[in-house]
Amino acid sequence: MKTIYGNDHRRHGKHHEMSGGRMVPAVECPERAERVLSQVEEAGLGEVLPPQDHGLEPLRAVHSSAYVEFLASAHERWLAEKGHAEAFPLSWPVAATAGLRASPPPIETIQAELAIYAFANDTAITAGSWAAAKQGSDVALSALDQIRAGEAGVFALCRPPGHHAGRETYGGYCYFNNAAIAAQRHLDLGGSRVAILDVDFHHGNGTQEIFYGRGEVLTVSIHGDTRQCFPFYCGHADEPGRGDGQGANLNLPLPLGSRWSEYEPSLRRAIDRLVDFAPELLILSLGVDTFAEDPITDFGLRGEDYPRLAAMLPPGMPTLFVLEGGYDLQHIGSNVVSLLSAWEAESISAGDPRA
Ligand code: OKP
Ligand code: ZN
Repeated sequence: MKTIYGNDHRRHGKHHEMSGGRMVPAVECPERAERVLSQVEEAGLGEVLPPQDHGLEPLRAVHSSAYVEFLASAHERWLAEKGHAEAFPLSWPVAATAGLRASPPPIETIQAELAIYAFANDTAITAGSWAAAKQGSDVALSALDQIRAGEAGVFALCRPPGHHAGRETYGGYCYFNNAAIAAQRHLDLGGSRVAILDVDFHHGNGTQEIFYGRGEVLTVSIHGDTRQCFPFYCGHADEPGRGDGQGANLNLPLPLGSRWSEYEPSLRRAIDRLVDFAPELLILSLGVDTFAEDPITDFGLRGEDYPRLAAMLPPGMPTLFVLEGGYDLQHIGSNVVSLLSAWEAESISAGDPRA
Protein backbone atom coordinates (compact mmCIF):
# COMPACT_ATOMS: atom_id res chain seq x y z
CA MET A 1 0.00 0.00 0.00
CA LYS A 2 1.25 3.47 -0.87
CA THR A 3 1.65 6.09 1.87
CA ILE A 4 1.50 9.84 1.29
CA TYR A 5 3.64 11.84 3.71
CA GLY A 6 5.19 15.33 3.88
CA ASN A 7 7.53 17.00 6.39
CA ASP A 8 5.67 20.30 6.80
CA HIS A 9 3.73 18.91 9.76
CA ARG A 10 6.95 19.42 11.77
CA ARG A 11 6.45 23.18 11.49
CA HIS A 12 3.46 22.70 13.82
CA GLY A 13 6.06 21.68 16.37
CA LYS A 14 6.31 21.49 20.12
CA HIS A 15 3.55 23.57 21.67
CA HIS A 16 1.03 23.51 24.51
CA GLU A 17 -2.59 22.63 25.05
CA MET A 18 -5.14 23.47 27.70
CA SER A 19 -6.02 20.22 29.43
CA GLY A 20 -7.87 19.80 32.70
CA GLY A 21 -7.43 23.50 33.44
CA ARG A 22 -3.66 23.51 32.91
CA MET A 23 -1.30 24.34 30.08
CA VAL A 24 0.62 21.16 29.35
CA PRO A 25 2.87 19.99 26.48
CA ALA A 26 0.57 19.13 23.57
CA VAL A 27 0.02 15.40 23.09
CA GLU A 28 -0.55 16.11 19.38
CA CYS A 29 3.18 16.36 18.53
CA PRO A 30 5.43 15.79 15.48
CA GLU A 31 6.76 12.53 16.90
CA ARG A 32 3.36 10.92 16.32
CA ALA A 33 3.69 11.16 12.54
CA GLU A 34 7.39 10.30 12.69
CA ARG A 35 6.66 7.10 14.62
CA VAL A 36 3.99 6.09 12.12
CA LEU A 37 6.31 6.82 9.19
CA SER A 38 9.15 4.77 10.63
CA GLN A 39 6.79 1.85 11.21
CA VAL A 40 5.53 2.12 7.61
CA GLU A 41 9.16 1.88 6.48
CA GLU A 42 10.17 -0.84 8.91
CA ALA A 43 7.20 -3.04 8.02
CA GLY A 44 7.78 -2.47 4.29
CA LEU A 45 4.17 -1.37 3.80
CA GLY A 46 5.01 0.14 0.41
CA GLU A 47 6.22 3.27 -1.37
CA VAL A 48 6.17 6.60 0.52
CA LEU A 49 5.30 9.50 -1.78
CA PRO A 50 5.27 13.27 -1.15
CA PRO A 51 1.98 15.18 -1.48
CA GLN A 52 1.19 17.44 -4.45
CA ASP A 53 0.04 21.02 -3.85
CA HIS A 54 -3.69 21.18 -4.65
CA GLY A 55 -4.09 24.90 -3.97
CA LEU A 56 -6.89 26.37 -1.87
CA GLU A 57 -9.91 25.49 -3.97
CA PRO A 58 -10.47 22.00 -2.45
CA LEU A 59 -10.25 23.56 1.04
CA ARG A 60 -12.82 26.19 0.10
CA ALA A 61 -15.16 23.48 -1.13
CA VAL A 62 -15.54 22.37 2.53
CA HIS A 63 -14.52 25.33 4.69
CA SER A 64 -15.69 28.93 4.29
CA SER A 65 -13.33 31.33 2.51
CA ALA A 66 -13.37 33.58 5.59
CA TYR A 67 -12.19 30.65 7.73
CA VAL A 68 -9.41 29.69 5.31
CA GLU A 69 -8.23 33.31 5.20
CA PHE A 70 -8.39 33.54 8.98
CA LEU A 71 -6.15 30.49 9.43
CA ALA A 72 -3.69 31.74 6.82
CA SER A 73 -3.04 34.98 8.71
CA ALA A 74 -4.06 34.25 12.33
CA HIS A 75 -0.62 33.54 13.70
CA GLU A 76 1.03 36.55 12.10
CA ARG A 77 -1.69 38.80 13.48
CA TRP A 78 -1.44 37.19 16.92
CA LEU A 79 2.32 37.72 16.98
CA ALA A 80 1.90 41.39 16.05
CA GLU A 81 -0.71 41.85 18.80
CA LYS A 82 0.78 39.72 21.60
CA GLY A 83 4.39 39.07 20.71
CA HIS A 84 4.47 35.44 21.80
CA ALA A 85 4.12 32.12 20.09
CA GLU A 86 0.86 30.30 20.75
CA ALA A 87 -2.54 31.80 19.98
CA PHE A 88 -5.54 30.83 22.13
CA PRO A 89 -9.03 32.31 22.35
CA LEU A 90 -10.04 34.08 25.56
CA SER A 91 -13.78 34.78 25.64
CA TRP A 92 -16.68 33.54 23.50
CA PRO A 93 -19.73 35.45 22.24
CA VAL A 94 -22.44 33.71 24.26
CA ALA A 95 -26.02 34.86 24.75
CA ALA A 96 -25.24 36.66 28.02
CA THR A 97 -22.79 39.01 26.29
CA ALA A 98 -23.20 39.30 22.54
CA GLY A 99 -26.84 38.17 22.85
CA LEU A 100 -27.85 41.50 24.38
CA ARG A 101 -27.65 43.30 21.07
CA ALA A 102 -28.90 42.76 17.55
CA SER A 103 -25.48 42.93 15.93
CA PRO A 104 -22.11 43.25 17.64
CA PRO A 105 -19.60 45.88 16.49
CA PRO A 106 -16.95 44.58 14.09
CA ILE A 107 -14.11 42.64 15.69
CA GLU A 108 -10.85 44.55 15.72
CA THR A 109 -8.46 42.18 17.50
CA ILE A 110 -7.19 38.73 16.66
CA GLN A 111 -7.82 37.79 20.30
CA ALA A 112 -11.56 38.23 19.75
CA GLU A 113 -11.54 36.73 16.27
CA LEU A 114 -10.01 33.48 17.57
CA ALA A 115 -13.22 32.78 19.48
CA ILE A 116 -15.32 33.22 16.34
CA TYR A 117 -13.58 30.20 14.81
CA ALA A 118 -12.44 28.10 17.79
CA PHE A 119 -14.98 25.69 19.27
CA ALA A 120 -12.60 24.53 22.02
CA ASN A 121 -9.71 26.04 23.97
CA ASP A 122 -7.42 23.02 23.68
CA THR A 123 -5.92 23.95 20.30
CA ALA A 124 -3.07 26.43 19.83
CA ILE A 125 -2.42 28.23 16.57
CA THR A 126 1.37 28.15 16.23
CA ALA A 127 3.73 29.68 13.67
CA GLY A 128 3.57 26.51 11.59
CA SER A 129 -0.07 25.50 12.04
CA TRP A 130 -1.13 26.86 8.67
CA ALA A 131 1.71 25.20 6.74
CA ALA A 132 1.15 21.90 8.51
CA ALA A 133 -2.64 21.92 8.15
CA LYS A 134 -2.43 22.96 4.48
CA GLN A 135 -0.02 20.15 3.69
CA GLY A 136 -2.11 17.73 5.75
CA SER A 137 -5.02 18.39 3.41
CA ASP A 138 -2.71 17.96 0.39
CA VAL A 139 -1.68 14.59 1.80
CA ALA A 140 -5.33 13.46 1.86
CA LEU A 141 -5.99 14.92 -1.61
CA SER A 142 -2.90 13.27 -3.08
CA ALA A 143 -3.94 9.94 -1.58
CA LEU A 144 -7.36 10.43 -3.18
CA ASP A 145 -5.66 11.03 -6.55
CA GLN A 146 -3.94 7.64 -6.19
CA ILE A 147 -7.24 5.91 -5.43
CA ARG A 148 -8.89 7.59 -8.41
CA ALA A 149 -5.97 6.40 -10.53
CA GLY A 150 -6.82 2.82 -9.57
CA GLU A 151 -5.12 1.99 -6.24
CA ALA A 152 -7.29 -0.20 -4.01
CA GLY A 153 -6.15 1.33 -0.73
CA VAL A 154 -3.89 4.30 0.10
CA PHE A 155 -2.67 5.67 3.43
CA ALA A 156 -2.77 9.44 3.98
CA LEU A 157 -0.35 10.00 6.85
CA CYS A 158 -1.98 13.28 7.89
CA ARG A 159 -0.88 15.47 10.77
CA PRO A 160 -2.47 17.47 12.31
CA PRO A 161 -5.68 15.42 12.44
CA GLY A 162 -8.88 16.76 10.88
CA HIS A 163 -12.14 15.15 12.00
CA HIS A 164 -13.06 17.78 14.63
CA ALA A 165 -12.71 20.68 12.16
CA GLY A 166 -16.08 21.96 10.93
CA ARG A 167 -16.95 24.26 8.05
CA GLU A 168 -15.66 27.24 10.00
CA THR A 169 -14.42 25.87 13.30
CA TYR A 170 -11.14 24.51 14.62
CA GLY A 171 -10.48 22.61 17.84
CA GLY A 172 -9.63 19.16 19.15
CA TYR A 173 -6.17 19.62 17.53
CA CYS A 174 -7.82 19.92 14.07
CA TYR A 175 -7.80 22.84 11.59
CA PHE A 176 -8.78 21.44 8.18
CA ASN A 177 -10.98 18.38 7.88
CA ASN A 178 -8.73 16.19 5.74
CA ALA A 179 -11.23 13.34 5.33
CA ALA A 180 -14.10 15.68 4.42
CA ILE A 181 -11.90 17.57 1.95
CA ALA A 182 -11.02 14.31 0.19
CA ALA A 183 -14.68 13.20 0.17
CA GLN A 184 -15.85 16.52 -1.29
CA ARG A 185 -13.07 16.47 -3.87
CA HIS A 186 -14.16 13.05 -5.02
CA LEU A 187 -17.72 14.36 -5.50
CA ASP A 188 -16.50 17.50 -7.27
CA LEU A 189 -14.53 15.33 -9.70
CA GLY A 190 -17.70 13.47 -10.66
CA GLY A 191 -18.10 10.89 -7.86
CA SER A 192 -21.58 10.30 -6.51
CA ARG A 193 -21.37 8.38 -3.21
CA VAL A 194 -18.77 8.41 -0.44
CA ALA A 195 -18.86 6.87 3.03
CA ILE A 196 -16.71 8.08 5.92
CA LEU A 197 -16.21 5.65 8.79
CA ASP A 198 -14.61 7.31 11.81
CA VAL A 199 -12.98 4.88 14.25
CA ASP A 200 -11.04 7.48 16.24
CA PHE A 201 -11.91 7.36 19.97
CA HIS A 202 -13.46 10.83 19.69
CA HIS A 203 -16.65 11.68 17.86
CA GLY A 204 -15.97 13.13 14.40
CA ASN A 205 -18.09 16.21 15.03
CA GLY A 206 -16.59 18.26 12.20
CA THR A 207 -17.19 15.56 9.61
CA GLN A 208 -20.74 15.07 10.89
CA GLU A 209 -21.47 18.81 10.71
CA ILE A 210 -20.05 19.25 7.21
CA PHE A 211 -22.19 16.51 5.69
CA TYR A 212 -25.18 16.59 8.06
CA GLY A 213 -27.60 17.83 5.41
CA ARG A 214 -26.14 15.83 2.53
CA GLY A 215 -27.33 12.45 1.32
CA GLU A 216 -24.39 11.59 -0.94
CA VAL A 217 -21.94 11.27 1.97
CA LEU A 218 -22.69 8.70 4.66
CA THR A 219 -20.95 9.54 7.95
CA VAL A 220 -20.57 6.88 10.65
CA SER A 221 -18.65 7.35 13.89
CA ILE A 222 -17.89 4.88 16.69
CA HIS A 223 -16.62 6.75 19.74
CA GLY A 224 -16.51 7.28 23.48
CA ASP A 225 -19.96 8.41 24.64
CA THR A 226 -20.02 12.20 24.36
CA ARG A 227 -22.02 12.49 27.58
CA GLN A 228 -18.61 11.84 29.15
CA CYS A 229 -16.12 12.52 26.37
CA PHE A 230 -14.87 15.37 24.19
CA PRO A 231 -16.36 17.05 22.14
CA PHE A 232 -19.42 16.66 24.48
CA TYR A 233 -22.23 18.53 22.71
CA CYS A 234 -22.97 16.18 19.84
CA GLY A 235 -22.12 12.64 18.82
CA HIS A 236 -25.17 11.11 20.48
CA ALA A 237 -27.09 8.17 19.07
CA ASP A 238 -30.12 10.28 18.09
CA GLU A 239 -28.46 12.41 15.39
CA PRO A 240 -29.63 10.89 12.09
CA GLY A 241 -28.85 13.76 9.69
CA ARG A 242 -31.35 16.25 8.32
CA GLY A 243 -33.03 17.23 5.05
CA ASP A 244 -31.35 15.38 2.18
CA GLY A 245 -28.99 13.93 4.76
CA GLN A 246 -31.75 12.34 6.84
CA GLY A 247 -30.54 8.80 7.59
CA ALA A 248 -27.00 9.49 6.32
CA ASN A 249 -25.39 9.98 9.74
CA LEU A 250 -24.93 7.19 12.25
CA ASN A 251 -23.40 7.68 15.69
CA LEU A 252 -22.45 4.62 17.69
CA PRO A 253 -21.34 5.86 21.12
CA LEU A 254 -19.80 3.31 23.49
CA PRO A 255 -19.27 3.46 27.26
CA LEU A 256 -15.88 4.27 28.74
CA GLY A 257 -13.78 1.16 29.17
CA SER A 258 -15.19 -0.62 26.10
CA ARG A 259 -13.01 -3.46 24.84
CA TRP A 260 -13.10 -5.45 21.60
CA SER A 261 -16.04 -7.54 22.86
CA GLU A 262 -18.15 -4.35 23.18
CA TYR A 263 -16.56 -2.68 20.16
CA GLU A 264 -17.07 -5.46 17.65
CA PRO A 265 -20.93 -5.38 17.59
CA SER A 266 -20.88 -1.62 16.92
CA LEU A 267 -18.32 -2.07 14.17
CA ARG A 268 -20.55 -4.78 12.69
CA ARG A 269 -23.50 -2.32 12.65
CA ALA A 270 -21.34 0.37 11.11
CA ILE A 271 -20.15 -1.93 8.36
CA ASP A 272 -23.62 -3.26 7.61
CA ARG A 273 -24.71 0.34 7.09
CA LEU A 274 -21.73 1.03 4.82
CA VAL A 275 -22.46 -2.01 2.71
CA ASP A 276 -26.15 -0.99 2.37
CA PHE A 277 -25.09 2.49 1.29
CA ALA A 278 -22.81 1.01 -1.40
CA PRO A 279 -20.36 3.90 -1.79
CA GLU A 280 -17.76 4.13 -4.57
CA LEU A 281 -15.20 5.16 -1.99
CA LEU A 282 -14.72 4.47 1.70
CA ILE A 283 -12.72 6.95 3.76
CA LEU A 284 -11.56 5.54 7.09
CA SER A 285 -10.88 8.27 9.65
CA LEU A 286 -8.23 6.21 11.34
CA GLY A 287 -7.52 7.16 14.94
CA VAL A 288 -5.83 4.61 17.17
CA ASP A 289 -6.55 6.46 20.40
CA THR A 290 -8.99 3.58 21.12
CA PHE A 291 -5.86 1.75 22.33
CA ALA A 292 -5.95 0.65 25.98
CA GLU A 293 -2.71 2.50 26.77
CA ASP A 294 -3.60 5.76 25.05
CA PRO A 295 -2.85 8.57 27.52
CA ILE A 296 -5.95 10.72 26.88
CA THR A 297 -8.78 8.22 26.31
CA ASP A 298 -10.64 5.34 27.95
CA PHE A 299 -11.24 2.41 25.62
CA GLY A 300 -9.56 -0.97 25.99
CA LEU A 301 -8.56 -2.09 22.48
CA ARG A 302 -5.33 -4.15 22.25
CA GLY A 303 -2.78 -4.42 19.48
CA GLU A 304 -4.38 -7.54 18.03
CA ASP A 305 -7.72 -5.74 17.64
CA TYR A 306 -6.50 -3.45 14.83
CA PRO A 307 -5.99 -6.27 12.30
CA ARG A 308 -9.41 -7.59 13.39
CA LEU A 309 -10.94 -4.22 12.62
CA ALA A 310 -9.27 -4.20 9.20
CA ALA A 311 -10.51 -7.70 8.41
CA MET A 312 -14.11 -6.58 8.99
CA LEU A 313 -13.96 -3.70 6.47
CA PRO A 314 -15.91 -4.45 3.29
CA PRO A 315 -13.65 -6.23 0.81
CA GLY A 316 -13.36 -4.76 -2.67
CA MET A 317 -14.31 -1.23 -1.60
CA PRO A 318 -11.67 1.37 -2.59
CA THR A 319 -10.47 2.68 0.76
CA LEU A 320 -8.64 5.86 1.69
CA PHE A 321 -7.09 5.65 5.15
CA VAL A 322 -6.73 9.08 6.77
CA LEU A 323 -4.75 9.35 10.01
CA GLU A 324 -6.60 11.07 12.86
CA GLY A 325 -5.65 10.63 16.56
CA GLY A 326 -3.51 8.25 18.61
CA TYR A 327 -1.24 9.55 21.35
CA ASP A 328 0.65 6.56 22.72
CA LEU A 329 3.95 7.14 20.95
CA GLN A 330 5.15 3.61 21.75
CA HIS A 331 2.32 1.90 19.89
CA ILE A 332 0.84 4.39 17.43
CA GLY A 333 3.04 3.14 14.57
CA SER A 334 2.49 -0.57 15.11
CA ASN A 335 -1.27 -0.19 15.64
CA VAL A 336 -1.75 1.85 12.46
CA VAL A 337 0.52 -0.28 10.31
CA SER A 338 -0.80 -3.64 11.53
CA LEU A 339 -4.29 -2.47 10.55
CA LEU A 340 -3.15 -1.34 7.09
CA SER A 341 -1.14 -4.52 6.47
CA ALA A 342 -4.06 -6.70 7.52
CA TRP A 343 -6.42 -4.80 5.22
CA GLU A 344 -4.04 -5.26 2.32
CA ALA A 345 -3.62 -8.97 3.03
CA GLU A 346 -7.43 -9.39 3.18
CA SER A 347 -8.03 -7.48 0.00
CA ILE A 348 -5.44 -9.57 -1.86
CA SER A 349 -6.98 -12.82 -0.60
CA ALA A 350 -10.48 -11.52 -1.51
CA GLY A 351 -9.11 -11.26 -5.04
CA ASP A 352 -9.41 -7.50 -5.61
CA PRO A 353 -7.55 -7.13 -8.92
CA ARG A 354 -6.24 -3.70 -7.95
CA ALA A 355 -4.63 -4.78 -4.65
C1 OKP B 1 -8.31 14.80 18.81
B1 OKP B 1 -8.54 13.52 18.03
C2 OKP B 1 -8.30 17.36 27.23
C3 OKP B 1 -7.99 18.28 26.10
C4 OKP B 1 -9.07 18.23 25.07
C5 OKP B 1 -9.57 16.92 23.18
C6 OKP B 1 -9.02 15.75 22.43
C7 OKP B 1 -8.92 15.96 20.96
C8 OKP B 1 -8.59 14.67 20.27
N1 OKP B 1 -7.18 16.63 27.70
N2 OKP B 1 -8.60 17.68 23.86
O1 OKP B 1 -9.89 13.11 17.95
O2 OKP B 1 -7.76 12.40 18.44
ZN1 ZN C 1 -9.27 11.17 18.95
